[in-house]
Amino acid sequence: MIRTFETHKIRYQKELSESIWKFTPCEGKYSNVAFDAVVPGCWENMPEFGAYRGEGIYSRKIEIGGNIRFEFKGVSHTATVYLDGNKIASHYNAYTIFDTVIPNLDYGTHHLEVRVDNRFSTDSALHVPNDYMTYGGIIRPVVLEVLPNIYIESMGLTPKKVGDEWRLKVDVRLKNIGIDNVKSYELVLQGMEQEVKVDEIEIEAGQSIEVGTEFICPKVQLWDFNSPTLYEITALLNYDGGVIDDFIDRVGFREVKVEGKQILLNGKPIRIKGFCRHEDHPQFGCALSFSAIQADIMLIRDLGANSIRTTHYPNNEIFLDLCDEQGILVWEENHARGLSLEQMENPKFEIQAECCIKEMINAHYNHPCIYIWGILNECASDTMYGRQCYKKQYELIKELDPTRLRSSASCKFKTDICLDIPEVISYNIYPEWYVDINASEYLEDLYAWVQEDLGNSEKPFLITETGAGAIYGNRSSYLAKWSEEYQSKALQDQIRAVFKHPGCSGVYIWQFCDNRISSEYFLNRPRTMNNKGVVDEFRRRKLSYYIVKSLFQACGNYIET
Ligand code: ADA
Repeated sequence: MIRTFETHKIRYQKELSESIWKFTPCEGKYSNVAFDAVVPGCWENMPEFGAYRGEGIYSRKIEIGGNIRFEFKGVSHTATVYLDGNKIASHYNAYTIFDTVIPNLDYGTHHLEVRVDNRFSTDSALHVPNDYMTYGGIIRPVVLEVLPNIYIESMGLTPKKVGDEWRLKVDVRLKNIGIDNVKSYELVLQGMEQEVKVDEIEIEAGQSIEVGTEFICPKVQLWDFNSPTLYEITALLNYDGGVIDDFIDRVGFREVKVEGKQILLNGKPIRIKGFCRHEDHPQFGCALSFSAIQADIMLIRDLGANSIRTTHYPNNEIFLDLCDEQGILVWEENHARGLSLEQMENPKFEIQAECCIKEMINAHYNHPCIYIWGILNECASDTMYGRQCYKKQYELIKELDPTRLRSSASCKFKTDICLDIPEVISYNIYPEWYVDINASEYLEDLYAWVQEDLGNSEKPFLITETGAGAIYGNRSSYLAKWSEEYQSKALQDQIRAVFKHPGCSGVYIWQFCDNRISSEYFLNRPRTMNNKGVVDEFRRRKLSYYIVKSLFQACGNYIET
């Protein structure tokens, strides 16, 4: 499944998941033996490759011809793509989209091969042994499209409020992949009971152009937690009286801004009742199916939550589509977790992190559910070099998307030197778990330091992680650590502390479900899992599920003023 709605009704588009691919590992006992594999999928879910870290080749035949576009929604973590033996693309980072266009391919049977590598090395600055698993495989859909010579490359939708009136800025990018300069093309933009035409479009061979327009939208229904209204916008490219290409996306009208210490959604101060969530499941690895994603969202909604933090990487578009539809605010995070100064000094770090930011924002810009871009979870924000990197990345985000908020989840207790840069201050705290201090005291102490550090400026303050570990089924009459009882008690204290603190805009619980970690990363993790979920990896509810649910349900989405 590509998305939850059709993005093309004219352009030929097909997901390459309808038949079995071949997977051939490059090393180990099965090297050069071909196995049947499903795409999308992780090789760890195949019986022979539960712990395989290495390179492998996915291959299949396709019958096609013309101008072909392949879109890879996620390959973990490094991909090199070949068509009939010729290299056509390469990409680093599991969690962002890349594409490649092959003009004028002969009609017939072609051989598609994707070499996938999930090894850790100095070439990989973001995928390092970590408290989550770097799986191997083609983990998100592969899409095949046939394009006309002139096609619609992208469509950016920016809702903006001018006084009391909503407008929608539409920016379409057209590309000519043919060998002739062309003219007399017409772009038609439809949506919200309106139609705007731009005619006499000319594009030189091999060039792209931007065509922009603005809709005035007098009767807009806002996108909100309880009524997440979405509008479909269609771009049609016409030539000589016929439609030759289309592009469809959705937009939601909502305003996100900060005012003093509050985060406002459509003018009202929100209270975040959130979960951090890894894309992880024992049956699917990180390649969760549509139904598994929606099943998670249903549990998260049942828990009374109104927001999800995509720890620690950009998520599947299907997840974002579902959050758009169900009124769930998303903190979408660029890929990076817990990188030390030394890891940030890897010469590949800046370029890889910046590419990931660009790819994330370009691909997910139109999703109304995203209210904040997060970067560099728990990295070296207490060092001068770290600060330079944070600053550069924050600036890049602002350039690409000035409409959303920016933040970083910090663990630098009283030593962070980057708090002046983003709009929102965020901290991960584990009182009553890693530190044996009462949750309210710990929070107050940190909050007071942050205010001192900020001097005269005011900013919203979020707790982006808090929690405790519990092994499902481990019960204790004396609140032993790792028991469901202990986790429930710690979470209760932590959530209450945040909700009663007048300076906090809310909390993200660490975490929704237990997740597998990379075996190279140990850090006292029983079962080679991070066990702080309120459900375990099979989504079985721990005692804490019910505690969190009652605390979340007891307070609203907005803070009363
Ligand atoms: C962090 C980190 C998470 C996870 C958590 C924990 O602060 O951001 O990825 O590792 O701690 O469980 O300790």
